[in-house]
Amino acid sequence: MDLRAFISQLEALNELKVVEGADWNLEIGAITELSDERNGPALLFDCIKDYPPGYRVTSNLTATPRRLAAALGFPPDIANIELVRRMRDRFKELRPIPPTYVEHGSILEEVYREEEVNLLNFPFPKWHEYDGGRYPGTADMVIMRDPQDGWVNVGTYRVQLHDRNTLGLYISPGHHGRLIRERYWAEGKSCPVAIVFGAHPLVWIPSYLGIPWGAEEYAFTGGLIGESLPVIRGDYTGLPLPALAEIAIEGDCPPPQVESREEGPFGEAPGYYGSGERREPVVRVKRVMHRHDPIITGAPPMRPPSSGHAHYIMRASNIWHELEGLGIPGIRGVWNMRAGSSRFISVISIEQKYAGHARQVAMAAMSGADGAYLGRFVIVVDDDIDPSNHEDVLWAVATRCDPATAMEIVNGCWSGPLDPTIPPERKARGDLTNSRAVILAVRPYHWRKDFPKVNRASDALRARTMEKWGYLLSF
Ligand SMILES: Cc1cc2nc3c(=O)[nH]c(=O)nc-3n(C[C@H](O)[C@H](O)[C@H](O)COP(=O)(O)O)c2cc1C
Ligand SMILES: [Mn+2]
Repeated sequence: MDLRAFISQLEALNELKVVEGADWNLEIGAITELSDERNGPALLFDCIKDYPPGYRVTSNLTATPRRLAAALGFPPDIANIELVRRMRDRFKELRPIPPTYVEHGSILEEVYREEEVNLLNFPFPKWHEYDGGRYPGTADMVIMRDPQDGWVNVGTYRVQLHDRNTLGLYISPGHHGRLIRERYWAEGKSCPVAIVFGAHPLVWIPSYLGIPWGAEEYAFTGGLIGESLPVIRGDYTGLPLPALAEIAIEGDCPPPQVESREEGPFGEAPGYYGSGERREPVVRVKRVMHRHDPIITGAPPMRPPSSGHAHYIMRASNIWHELEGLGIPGIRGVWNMRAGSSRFISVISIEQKYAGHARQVAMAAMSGADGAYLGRFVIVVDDDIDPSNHEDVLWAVATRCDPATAMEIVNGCWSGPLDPTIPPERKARGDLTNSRAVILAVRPYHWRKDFPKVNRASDALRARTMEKWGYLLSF
């Protein structure tokens, strides 16, 4: 579970490009974006302007299904929907394995305490032109312990660089790290926090997946990799840090009335600067530790369909797993459209088993730990539709959904400041809800047998035709 081993694996697959001499100020971000738009390789930036060689940044590491499959140990050319299905199988079989505390780890190769801390020593990028600053934390892991029940949460929340020992930490309402830090603040205490800025993708991924409140992402990682993750106990917070991580900090997040600073704007995953600039809590950094020549992992949000990481695959697998966990039968496939920022448009294909089944699936998909936050459209299709094939999905919407009877609007759902459709005055009031549209693009259950037949040659006719005429149809 060493990031460097994964980088070597990508090199062997010819899936990595080293870029030397780029500027941390906008160039790394723009190269990342241009390359992702062209389905380019993973990027490793070295000899970054103003910084010593060896202090590196990576991006687009698991941007494509091919590289995600490599990280997960699946064949690289596996079809998208098959990758989702196999990942769903793995989630289903996954048994959490708690991390193991060890004394030593490469994360401790260099340790800086209190006054020695200087975050300006690292080539943290300013990713997008209108960003309010540099963002060390994009593909990060923010680690906190729940003060009431003692479990450890790990979430991916963006982190801005304010100065040599101060960071901004933006967590959307409802996310676990936010609920946990509020528990410390309610007692007038600061929340101890550790943040990792470089880790192997499989160590990172559980921190962005919707995993239920109270369940530990680290144990999920253990289940995913099939062995206990080695962690060291941070000497300032006592929080567990992956022993092989590249770079991490420890510090405190004081109550916002004690200290908060302007955070953002930041180019966000829906494709906008949606949350603007607001006062947000800070982290006062007391420890920095890193490997020699550390590698910072970046996953800057980009305007969809770009995203820099194949979030849509992992989330689709997790939502499929959640639906089955509720005991709902007949789920045949799940997909999240990249154009919807992997969240705003989910598609579920089902083999309809009873009246009301499609509607049940839609309501469940928008309510689970991974399905609930920041959604907008849930489309249910029959099992003759591949949910990852957008043209087929739109054909089903166009021809099987009667808007007056097969669409439903649900109001007051969990959204957040990133949502570009919530007007400024509602955001200011803290009304961060949006609505969801359920689109049932299925043959209505009670007369599905009488629904017109599909105008398409049968498999048998196709096979006969190809045999006889295929030589003409070499395309
Ligand atoms: C690259 C990336 C960046 C993210 N940035 C943020 C963020 O800045 N703030 C936030 O609240 N959620 C962010 N998220 C979403 C959360 O990581 C995700 O909802 C996760 O499930 C939260 O963990 P939790 O359920 O333990 O709170 C991001 C996700 C990804 C993949
Ligand atoms: Mn969590």
